[in-house]
Amino acid sequence: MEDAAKNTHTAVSAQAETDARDDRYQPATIEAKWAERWAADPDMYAAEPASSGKPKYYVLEMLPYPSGQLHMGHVRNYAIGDALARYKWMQGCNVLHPMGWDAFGLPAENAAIKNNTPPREWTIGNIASMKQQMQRLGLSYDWRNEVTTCLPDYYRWNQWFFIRMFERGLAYRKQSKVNWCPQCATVLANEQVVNGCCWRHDDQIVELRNLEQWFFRTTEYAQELLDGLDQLPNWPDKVRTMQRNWIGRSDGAELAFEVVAGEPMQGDAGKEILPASGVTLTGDRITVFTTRIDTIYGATSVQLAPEHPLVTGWAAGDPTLREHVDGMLEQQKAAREGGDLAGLEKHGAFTGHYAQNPFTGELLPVWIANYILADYGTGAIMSVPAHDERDWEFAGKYGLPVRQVVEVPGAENALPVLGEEGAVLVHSGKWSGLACAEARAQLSAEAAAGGYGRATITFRLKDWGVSRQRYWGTPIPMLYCGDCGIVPVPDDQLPVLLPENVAITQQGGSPLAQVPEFVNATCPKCGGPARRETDTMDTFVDSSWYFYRYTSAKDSTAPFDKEAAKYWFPIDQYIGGVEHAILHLIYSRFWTKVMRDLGLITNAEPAERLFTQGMVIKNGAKMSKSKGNVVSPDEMIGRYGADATRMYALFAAPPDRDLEWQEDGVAGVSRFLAKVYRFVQRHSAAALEAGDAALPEQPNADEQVVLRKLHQCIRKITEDFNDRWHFNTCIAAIMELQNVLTGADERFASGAIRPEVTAHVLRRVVLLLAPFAPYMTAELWAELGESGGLLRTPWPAFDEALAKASELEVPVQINGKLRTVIKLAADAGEPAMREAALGDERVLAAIEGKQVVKMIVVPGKLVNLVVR
Ligand code: ANZ
Ligand code: ZN
Ligand code: ZN
Repeated sequence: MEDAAKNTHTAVSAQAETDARDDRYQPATIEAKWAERWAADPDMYAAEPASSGKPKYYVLEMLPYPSGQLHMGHVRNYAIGDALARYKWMQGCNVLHPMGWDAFGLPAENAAIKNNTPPREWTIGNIASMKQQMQRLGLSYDWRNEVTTCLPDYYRWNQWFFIRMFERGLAYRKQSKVNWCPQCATVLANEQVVNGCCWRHDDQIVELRNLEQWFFRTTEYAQELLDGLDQLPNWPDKVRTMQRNWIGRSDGAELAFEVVAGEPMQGDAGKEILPASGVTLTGDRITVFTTRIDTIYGATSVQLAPEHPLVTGWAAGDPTLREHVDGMLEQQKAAREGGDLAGLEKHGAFTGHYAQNPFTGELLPVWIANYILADYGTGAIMSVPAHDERDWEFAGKYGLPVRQVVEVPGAENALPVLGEEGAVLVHSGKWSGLACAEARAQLSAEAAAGGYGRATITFRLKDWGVSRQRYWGTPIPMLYCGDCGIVPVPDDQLPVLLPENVAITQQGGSPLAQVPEFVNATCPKCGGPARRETDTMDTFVDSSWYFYRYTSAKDSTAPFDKEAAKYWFPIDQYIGGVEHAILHLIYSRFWTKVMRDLGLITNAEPAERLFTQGMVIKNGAKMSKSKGNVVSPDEMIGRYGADATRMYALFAAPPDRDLEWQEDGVAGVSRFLAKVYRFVQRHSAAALEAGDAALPEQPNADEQVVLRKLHQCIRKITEDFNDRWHFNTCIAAIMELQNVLTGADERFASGAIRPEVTAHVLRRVVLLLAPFAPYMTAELWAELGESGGLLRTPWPAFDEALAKASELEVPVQINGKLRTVIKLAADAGEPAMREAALGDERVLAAIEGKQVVKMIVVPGKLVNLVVR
């Protein structure tokens, strides 16, 4: 397939010469010619050093996974970035516009299993063909700083960062629950679990397994990650909201309940509160997390997650409790897998134990409940049925007491009372009468003074589990020594190379564990035998900092050059899909903060502006292989050219909205380009004749019309690039402009529009189209006698005086009598004149109650209404 494409390419180039004077628009010919020239100049899109003195502009599109083929979503993403980069170059900026490959990951291993091709070979081959596609699209990337994450010159720095984090306690090992597919026989990332099933086996429910895993301590930066969102006004609100919810800060209090001694009560007990008389404490404490310490007098039970350590201890000597625990774990698991933990039907069981309310001294029954999560807060709560929906439901089901302790004076106060507006505490001892917020502050302070509680903040954000039992990823640079424990690989032994020729099977476990040469190592501390970590890193590690590497991708002494990063960062504009709003964009913000604390960078956030483009839809569904509705960019390019294909991706919808793909839309854009092409060709001789001559001082009426339209268009597009990015309306504006030009075609041909004006107009039409249609504009630019590239040609300046609508005064008659004079744009057509006349107040007053039987419009001269 590749070879066939190449052959057409050469054939087309040969034809280029013969077609050179043909004024029909032939994208294949034009694009082949320019692609060849551009390929011969690898520095075309090179970023300049800081010493250039120009304002820097770093524009970045998210790097793709090298699956083998670009899809239309990619084309759209890159067309947006490319238009912006070209515009910034024309604005005189020093632009960094790089590209790379997120090249580790599961599909390469799946392909290896399926086709018996080594993951590296498969990946590198895909990169080559996708790079070719990108070049064919005419994308302006600076390939000198290409980053390929699966190559050792990149991933060695993942390892280097891992060790820096380990030294700072930011990388650590712990037991945790992970998603496990029995058929794949390996761990899956959260994002590889779809509706509770394996993404490759959609009838296989994912299991939870307990495994020792490596984690990055993202929670260390939870508050900063949250606060930083306020410093990112140019990120979409929806992304910031999603991140805020994901981080999930909750302000509350921890409160310790002492477990009291005594024979555990059996049977139906546990439904009442016992008075505090003559109690002995066991020394065990249950610490609950609550956001409503103000409701402490309304607590009627304490509830623990089934996995709470106290429960595990109790259940060891209590088979009935053990059975309850197992049942609830099963229910939680099923609900997790079904993706509806919140809708879980509540079940609970009395543990037989009591704990003491630290404020009232009363003894509350301790229950276990399936809706208490072990990994949130402290895995234990105080249950307040009168003021919490879930507790209310639970108490109703099991007949637990309800005590109202908050009320809005004078209001109805139907239970449960959830709101706080105007509410005060009741039945709460000396705290009664206090407003809720004030009560929380006072009760927390009292608990802290008494040593049984304190105000705390809890985050929903979890530490990032980065171990993967996979082959095609960065080896984790850690060693296990029988004597020294966990020892990092010394820096001078990096990279830990990923061995080649590893058998990848579905038998499970880390494939690297089957490679003795890899596993068996020497402890750098004691020189004894050591075992190498055989898990690899999550591929989100790779994408967390790749954009720093772009500033100095060849550096073999550091992850990147500090000075270069200081110059280029933060990224001025990052562009990608909204599906990365949480994972990638939180991880990379975390990584930036870690790097700042390591002294590598000075910026606290990676990107100043973020833009998330909409999806590409076909026949109502997201374009994707599995839906079978994929339109191949190659096919579109083959039929209509790269310019029309990428321009359609910008024209069909505002970039932040979904785009419904329609092939006749591409054809339409192609026809428009042909129209521009023919027009410029037809009048280029006049433009050449005028050369650099200035515009005439007094443009005539014909000239005014086209100059006004042209400068209005320049104004609109300039404003859009700086602000709204409604490229669809920008392109529509150029289309309108072209219609006006085509309408004036005869006047251009006859010289009624003078050559100086023709030159002015044609040059600017080409410049305005340059960010969108690089091939055709390159061709036309040469046609206009220009030898320099468009990228370094200044963006056309907007001339206010020319853009101003020169107004015409048009008399309006009613039944032949002059009634008023209306003001109109000089080029207003018949419909605009009708509308203006019928919208004029004096005309409206004159025809009120009458019927307009006829309207005579003489364009630019007169309106006459016949009324009865
Ligand atoms: C008593 C109480 C009374 C509560 C009241 C709420 C209302 P957010 O805002 O999401 O942080 N909770 C705490 N840990 C839990 C866990 N591991 N599993 C399930 N629920 C848990 O919610 C905090 C509230 O959720 C806490 O405040 C606790 O219930 C419950 F009128 O404590 B509250
Ligand atoms: Zn599977
Ligand atoms: Zn050792």
